[in-house]
Amino acid sequence: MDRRTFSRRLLAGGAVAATGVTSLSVATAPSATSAEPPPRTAPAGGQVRHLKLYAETLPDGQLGYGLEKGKATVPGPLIELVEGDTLHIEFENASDVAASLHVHGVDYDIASDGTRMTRSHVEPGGTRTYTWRTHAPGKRKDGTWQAGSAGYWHYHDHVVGTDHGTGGIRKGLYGPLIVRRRGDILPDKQFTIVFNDMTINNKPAAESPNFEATVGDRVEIIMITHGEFYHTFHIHGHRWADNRTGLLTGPDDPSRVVDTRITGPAESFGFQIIAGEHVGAGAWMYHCHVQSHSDMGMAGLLLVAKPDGTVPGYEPHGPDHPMGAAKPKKGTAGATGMKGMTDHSGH
Ligand SMILES: [Cu+2]
Repeated sequence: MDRRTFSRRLLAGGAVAATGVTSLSVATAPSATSAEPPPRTAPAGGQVRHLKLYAETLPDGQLGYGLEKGKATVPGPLIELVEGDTLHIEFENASDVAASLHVHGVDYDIASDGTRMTRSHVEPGGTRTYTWRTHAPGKRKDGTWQAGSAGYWHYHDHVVGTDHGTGGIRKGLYGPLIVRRRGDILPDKQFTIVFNDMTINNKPAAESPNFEATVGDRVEIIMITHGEFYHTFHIHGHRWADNRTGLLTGPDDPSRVVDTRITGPAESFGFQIIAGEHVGAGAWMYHCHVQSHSDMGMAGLLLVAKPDGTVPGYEPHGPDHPMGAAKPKKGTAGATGMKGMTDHSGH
């Protein structure tokens, strides 16, 4: 654990098990906590990036996007850009049905629409390059203000099953996209949670994903909804601002602070929380708050560990437990999009 991480945890958690030389040296030097460096922030945009993305059939018959053949996931990989960036995605359809890549929130020519109507889909075995562009906010020539591209967005198939991609989305062809504004605060950990019909990330109820963090981690949640139903996303013990970043910009930021949000098909939002801030370590539930939906299994855990790695009160449990059978330790967070992305403009 580096000094920066430790001092943040000390600030956030309070109950720090001070073991080891590094911990002791920080704990006996109060000035170390007040000298905590500010979080990392997003750099300026303007890069031209390249990414290879595959669609393929998963062993269980679902469909997924992946950055490498044989490594598709549901949700697909997290792709991150900064306003001003352009991303060329070479999309290879390694599945046995026609598929596509359709994106929300960013700029693209109609040739990158990813629909059958515009013939911008890809037959099995085929390849197509989709180009996504982004821009910073600014004034139009007529003096009115135009929004930038920054936001928590997502991409999905628009072809499998029906011309709206209903079958592709149902089977898992979707993923998260974040566009940041220069100066946006960057997180330590990122988790994608997709309410798709009555599943979370297309997992059966008993296997809905758990996510792991340590007290003091700056955790970013990317939340997307797909399918037929409206849901209410809720997380225990943590709150966020209902605005673009999920963070307040200062004491006078009028954004509403919430711990639930109603979300419908194809909506997406995101936010950052400091894991365990004011509440400490624990197995903090996140779930759909439509009661019948949570009863049917739309619930998982944010496992916030103490610095020693333990989660108070949490034991992996059996099939008779209200949270279902013991779940895989790590949720499907999706790989960070910057991996596998090559940058051609800065060199
Ligand atoms: Cu629900």
